[in-house]
Amino acid sequence: MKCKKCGGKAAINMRQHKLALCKEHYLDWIPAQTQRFIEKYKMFSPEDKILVAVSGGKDSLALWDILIQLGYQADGLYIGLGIDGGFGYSDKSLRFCQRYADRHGLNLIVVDVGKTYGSTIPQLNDKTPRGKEKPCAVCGVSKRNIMNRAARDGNYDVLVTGHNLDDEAAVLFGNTLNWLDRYLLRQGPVLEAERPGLVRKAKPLFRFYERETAAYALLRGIEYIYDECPHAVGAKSIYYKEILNQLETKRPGAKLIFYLNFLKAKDRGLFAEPVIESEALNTCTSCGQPTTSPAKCAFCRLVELPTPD
Ligand code: Q46
Ligand code: ZN
Ligand code: ZN
Repeated sequence: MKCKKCGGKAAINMRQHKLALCKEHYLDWIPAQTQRFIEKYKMFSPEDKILVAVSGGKDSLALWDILIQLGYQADGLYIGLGIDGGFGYSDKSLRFCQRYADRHGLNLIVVDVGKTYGSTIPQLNDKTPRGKEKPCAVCGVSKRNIMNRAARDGNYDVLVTGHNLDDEAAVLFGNTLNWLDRYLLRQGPVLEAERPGLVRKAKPLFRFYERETAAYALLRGIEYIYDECPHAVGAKSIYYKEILNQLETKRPGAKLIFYLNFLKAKDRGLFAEPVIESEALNTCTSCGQPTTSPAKCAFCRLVELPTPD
């Protein structure tokens, strides 16, 4: 296979785009495409202060790398979840983020959940009635709160995450299978700050396949954690990704079409806004962040639950 631009040896073939590129041209193509998507979906501008949520994985570190190459002012945010999994998952992932930041002279903000809030994510989960189950629900609520707070306190204009097309198509698949209209309405490459105190969110890599972000990280020599969070095993999203991969094998481009046509349908007004409009808008009496709860937000209530004996 030859590079479409220079005829040299191709490093990657993207069947859905009918495009094969060599290492050099691929490493130019990804940032150029990202810039195109940032503009097309009005994600942010060069004047904006950006906070990149980094997990130590390939997607978020690749995103940070691309934004810096494109000349954006982007700091990193790492949230230490306190997950061990027998191999020190959280500590290890922090090391990859810190190493990347140090090598490139970048600023990494670290919020250690255990040290800051008195309990790690697994410990917070143990306090809930569903303590025997996976901590993903607690983890999601906590990360959203902490990310928004860090972005707000640091006066960032936008919080960006490294979700790729495979992630987004899997979420869309789950939301569609269950017709979760409320989630469908909110899913997209940009989530506006709908309420005062909420920070705008964007996903600049949402049109790249996972293998494309992985190839970018590899060809750029970015060191990242290969291990997944131990709690990701058996997650529904992984099952959905497998199903979508089967589809993609038979029909290259199926995932991209599924997702982009969803965005078009949304633009045409297929999903109305009844629920969100009617939700009361309150401010958490503890952390001051927007919440639909009448007093304290879900995260603050979690943190304040008594520790089990
Ligand atoms: S980090 Fe947290 Fe994920 Fe681990 S505990 Fe579950 S939600 S799987 S993105
Ligand atoms: Zn080339
Ligand atoms: Zn709160």
